[in-house]
Amino acid sequence: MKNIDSKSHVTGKSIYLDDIPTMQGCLFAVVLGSPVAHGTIQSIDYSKALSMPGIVRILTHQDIPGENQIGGIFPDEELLAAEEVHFQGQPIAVILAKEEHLAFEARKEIILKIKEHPIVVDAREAQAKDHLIMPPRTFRKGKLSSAWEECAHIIEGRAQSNGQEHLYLETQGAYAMPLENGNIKIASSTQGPTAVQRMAAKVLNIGMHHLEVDVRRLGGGFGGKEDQATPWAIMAALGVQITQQPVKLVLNRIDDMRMTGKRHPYDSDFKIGLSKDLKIIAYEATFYQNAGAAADLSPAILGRSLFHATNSYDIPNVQVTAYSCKTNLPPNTAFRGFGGPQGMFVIESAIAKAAKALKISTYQIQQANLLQTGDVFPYGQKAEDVLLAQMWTELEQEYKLRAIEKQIQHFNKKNQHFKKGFSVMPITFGISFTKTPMNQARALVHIYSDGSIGVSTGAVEMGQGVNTKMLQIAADTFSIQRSKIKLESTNTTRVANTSPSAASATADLNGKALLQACHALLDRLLQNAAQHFNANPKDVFIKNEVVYLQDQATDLTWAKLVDQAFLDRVCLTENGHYATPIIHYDMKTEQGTPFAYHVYGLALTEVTIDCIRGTYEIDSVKIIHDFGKTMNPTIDYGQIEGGLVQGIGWMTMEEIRYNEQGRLLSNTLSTYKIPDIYSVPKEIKIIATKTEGHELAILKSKAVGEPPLMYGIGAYFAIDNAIKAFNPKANFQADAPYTTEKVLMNLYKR
Ligand code: LUZ
Ligand code: MOS
Repeated sequence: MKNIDSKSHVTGKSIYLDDIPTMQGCLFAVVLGSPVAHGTIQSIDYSKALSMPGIVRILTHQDIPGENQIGGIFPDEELLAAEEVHFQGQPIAVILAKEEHLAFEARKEIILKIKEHPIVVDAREAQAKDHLIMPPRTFRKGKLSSAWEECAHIIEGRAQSNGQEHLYLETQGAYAMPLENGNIKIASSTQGPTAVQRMAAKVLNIGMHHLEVDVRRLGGGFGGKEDQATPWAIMAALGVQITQQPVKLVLNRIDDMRMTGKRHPYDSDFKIGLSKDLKIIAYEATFYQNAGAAADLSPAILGRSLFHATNSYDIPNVQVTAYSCKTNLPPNTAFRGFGGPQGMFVIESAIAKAAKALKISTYQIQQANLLQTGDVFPYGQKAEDVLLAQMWTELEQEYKLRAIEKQIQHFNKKNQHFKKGFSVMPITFGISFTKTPMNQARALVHIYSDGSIGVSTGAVEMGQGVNTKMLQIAADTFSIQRSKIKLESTNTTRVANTSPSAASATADLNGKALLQACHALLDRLLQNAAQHFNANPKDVFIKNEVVYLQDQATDLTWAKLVDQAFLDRVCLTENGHYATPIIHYDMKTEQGTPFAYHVYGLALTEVTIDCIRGTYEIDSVKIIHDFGKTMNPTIDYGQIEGGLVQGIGWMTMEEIRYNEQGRLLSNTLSTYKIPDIYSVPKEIKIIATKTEGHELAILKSKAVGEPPLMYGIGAYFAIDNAIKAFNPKANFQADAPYTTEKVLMNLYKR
């Protein structure tokens, strides 16, 4: 089944936030951000700006009737800076104008006097100064101190990975409108409608019931709108509360890039110990997470780095500590993988460095330590249905790992200026929000009296195809035509208290809730049919809109059955609720079963580098992936391709640069480069490994949103291996992204 949105997307008819027609009297909002990264506001002169044509009002912290606070995990972030600013671009005021360009003009005329303070932009420096978001967290397994003595080889090093700009096609934005009696409706480009509702209520000092948040779809989120869609929506709502006029706030690209946080850069130390036969006996790491100026989701992201610190390997002795470091950068936030990729990059760096020291192929160490069913993760969860060994066999048989290694060696002997490299990247990714209470969802289903259906869930469609999956679930449960079903927008008045669409868990959680609602309605309808047939409900079923009695088609169609049930006053509306069973976690002991299940996979990446220019091409990525039983191959394969390319971008070409004053230099599409059609892999192959799937996955179709991003990490090590083939003196450096400049420098390192 194709994505239900594909036709309206390609014909430009899909409605995004900016396509919502604005009402008469709509005001346009532009945000004034701090020009300095750290300082005390001494005075702001708005007088000239306020006198300019079309300027209606300028909102500041003084206009906030409730709490000036948007911190989700810790209350450490103001909506509008009152006295201190902590990063460049931090919102200080919101200009409301009759036309957007007038607000931009006025913004230039606001005179700010800010006393500047010293800044910190480096995570290690922040940690040394004790600028921490929260106390460090440590995961432990076995006994590290004595384990080192058993090791034949001990390798230490450092690994750095840079941030990543989300670069959703649709920038952050919201459109808020006044309803009667102080009620406000907010259309928001958010992954978390409830987060917007809850925070806006706090800032506006009204009950959540006064706020209705509606989300049709997003032009991409990638985690960037899990938490950070909220401030813009609140600013728009505040504008409505104060002016009683509709307010639209859409960030332009440059404001979006400089005002919002990104994937967290990590700087880490590692120490890995191996036995003579390449078993990893001990692993120790310290992560320095660059959180930026406020907590945002950093504490949860830090947790996921720890959960995925050992990636796909069984290691008996582990100690990993993570610091969330406060710096004067925009608060960094969720990004596809949510800290997992950063943790995995460190252990992959450790293994790659160890392999280079031992002069063996990295995959020999990887293969010798692959996780197996029954192994216990450092956080106490037992690994279930681990498919990695089976996948490794497929890697050798289907993709001819060893033959490729030989071909590459041969190529490198024959060619002087081009060198090839390859790598294997295993992934193991836990599915569930690591904060157990967030693993719940609801769905609301109306069957209309003509037999058509409206479905609402808490899932936000952001291009990942979740609405298509929801529609599939409803259509298949009732066995009716898909055209009879409409997926409604995600709206807090229809589905309340939603978790954000995140953690790869949206289809699982909302799909299970929807399945439950559909089954309840179906049972009711079959009961009604049975009553009229004078039969046992067990003997009645629906297939292709026809009601069957004891395997015989009857005259009763779906439409007639619904009409009959309605006349019999049967309730044709149902609400489903789902909460993931079995999961639990204790933060005090750092032990539990936080994940419903894990997703596994392997990727084989081949690259060719031009050793004169330092440029490179990704020749192929060959993946073996654990879909469970995919409920929609078109969507799931698309997610793999997209995630992979996004991961490759993070590891190779996407380079975020701040200057010493904390100003974002890579703030446009000309200075921040993401993969394009020329830089994507020349070939992507995906094999679905044979498996039964998992009961806690929707229709046994495993989560597919985030895991494939981490296949992209393989590109880093494939490039490094190719460099080594050209220059044996090249440094092993774990310093992502591997930009062309870095490749070139390392090619000629002496
Ligand atoms: N968001 C969150 C996430 O709040 N908790 C998580 O565990 C998570 N994991 C991945 C992506 N977003
Ligand atoms: Mo996400 S990083 O699942 O919003």
